[in-house]
Amino acid sequence: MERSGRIFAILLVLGVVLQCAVATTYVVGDSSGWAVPSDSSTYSNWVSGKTFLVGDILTFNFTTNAHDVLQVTKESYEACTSTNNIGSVITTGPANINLNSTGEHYYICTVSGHCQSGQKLSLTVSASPTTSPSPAGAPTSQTTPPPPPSSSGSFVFANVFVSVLCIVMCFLV
Ligand SMILES: *[C@@H]1O[C@H](CO)[C@@H](O)[C@H](O)[C@H]1NC(C)=O
Ligand SMILES: *[C@@H]1O[C@H](CO)[C@@H](O)[C@H](O)[C@H]1NC(C)=O
Ligand SMILES: [Cu+2]
Repeated sequence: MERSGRIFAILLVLGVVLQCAVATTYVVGDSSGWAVPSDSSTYSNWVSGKTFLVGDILTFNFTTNAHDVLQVTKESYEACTSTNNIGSVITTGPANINLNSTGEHYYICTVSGHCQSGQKLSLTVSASPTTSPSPAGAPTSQTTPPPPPSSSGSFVFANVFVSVLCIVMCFLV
């Protein structure tokens, strides 16, 4: 009982640590930041090979007034227009954007000509493997309170046992 309680606690701590370790912050374009790229495939190259999960953070590193960031639909991304925008333009850099939903995400810079020159980013956000253990983690934390009573219960039992043993010993002596 006490041992399973400890194992529960250890698993819970491990789960929390694992969940923290899973959230990754990506600097878009790495050292080149969020700018008009010299090569129009710069950002698609940057995306390739990376796995983005819900909870990850994108840092668009740009100088305020030089560039901006706007999440748009696939159509607007391809046409480089800001008509079908999702949310509002982020004009202050660097900008951190939380990837808090799964699916395709499209971002452009709305400064004239920049998107056409390749300052656009599309990526796919996958469900975080820890988002499903997380709801299961809630019942786990609910089943964790019982172990303390049961372990303190076994502690009480041990005390009673020792007391009974003492009484028996007293009778024997
Ligand atoms: C953002 O860009 C500036 C200038 O290039 C650089 O000094 C800084 O380290 C970058 N920040 C991040 C988070 O990469
Ligand atoms: C998701 O992220 C966006 C942009 O960062 C934010 O505005 C929105 O409130 C977030 N939604 C949730 C449910 O956290
Ligand atoms: Cu720009």
